[in-house]
Amino acid sequence: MLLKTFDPLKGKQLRIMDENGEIVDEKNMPELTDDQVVEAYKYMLYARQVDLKAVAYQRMGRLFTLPPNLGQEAAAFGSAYALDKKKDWMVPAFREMAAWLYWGATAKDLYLYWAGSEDGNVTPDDVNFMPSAVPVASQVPHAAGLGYSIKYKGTDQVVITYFGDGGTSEGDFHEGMNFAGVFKLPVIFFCNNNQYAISVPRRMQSAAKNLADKAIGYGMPGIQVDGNDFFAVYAATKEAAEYARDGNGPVMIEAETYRRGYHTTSDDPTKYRTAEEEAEWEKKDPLIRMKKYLEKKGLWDDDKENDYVKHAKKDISAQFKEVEEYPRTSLEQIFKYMYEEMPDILKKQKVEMEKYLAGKEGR
Ligand SMILES: Cc1ncc(C[n+]2csc(CCOP(=O)(O)OP(=O)(O)O)c2C)c(N)n1
Repeated sequence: MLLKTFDPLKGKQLRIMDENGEIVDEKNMPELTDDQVVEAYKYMLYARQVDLKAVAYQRMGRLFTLPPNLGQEAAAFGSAYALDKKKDWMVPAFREMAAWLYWGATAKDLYLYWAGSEDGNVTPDDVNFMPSAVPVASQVPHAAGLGYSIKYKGTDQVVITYFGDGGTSEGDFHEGMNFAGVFKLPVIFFCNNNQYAISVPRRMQSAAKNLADKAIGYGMPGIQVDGNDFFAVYAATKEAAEYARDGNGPVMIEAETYRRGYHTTSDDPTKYRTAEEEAEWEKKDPLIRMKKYLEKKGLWDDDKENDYVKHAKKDISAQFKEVEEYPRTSLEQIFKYMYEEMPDILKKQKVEMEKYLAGKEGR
């Protein structure tokens, strides 16, 4: 039982694979076939290419502001891969690209959204996930609400919701965690502790020794994992899902990781952290260690990597082309999604905006 053994209050963190791709905790290694592990690596590698391209397109002025995911692929993908994507619910924040892609969103969807089109938020029919939530931690009570409905209906599902270290300081976090704890709801609260909330470092965010400690106050188990270790993330989430599905209530997972890139493309991390720190975390990168692991097992090599990346880039470029050819977002779309019937106040704002735009064009 990982949830019992890895007590965050005792300073324990689950780590199965180290930075050199060595398995350091054989006992807790999840049961995955070689094919599954290669598949996992490919998903993470693909997500990284989508992310790198997104930043490049944004820098060319072809996408709007976006939050890069570099370095956080194992936390996002490892957790999503441990759930049943045809059955469970995902309630994301805005930095879990690898989870989105695994769950059924396409690179095109993600790019469309960052190109300003709500159409990028349309979920495939056969999966359950919510749109990106930019108001920090607002998704946490949404997940608790979904958990409540699952418990009420008695369906055999669990919910996973993601938030950052900064998210744990919000009132919404408290309310969602508290509600789920009281009603023993099947929710996994997954904290991507990437060490920063924009420029606020983890040590300034909370006096709690570990963020996973916060779970205890809400009467649920908490576990801290090495968030750059795919195996640790997968194993902890798998167990959390079983625990929640069996009716035991929620679990909080803290994945210790690092945002290697910008907070968003509008940010300059050199203003608040050192190059030395970034270099230290680069060594702990989730893909580097996974590649080393696979190479040692003879399952992957540079040729396979180059070939895969070449194909991924081609596929991603084709999807981006579709985004650039997509009809421009209309004014109507900007106003129409919040309510089924547009209220008067929004109708008024829309008319004002139309007048403003007409005036601008007339000039
Ligand atoms: C309620 C709210 N307050 C402030 C912001 C501005 N904001 C956007 S992201 C962010 C920091 C979030 O940090 P964290 O929760 O650690 O997630 P990360 O961005 O590191 O993934 C802030 C303050 C916001 N979007 N919503």
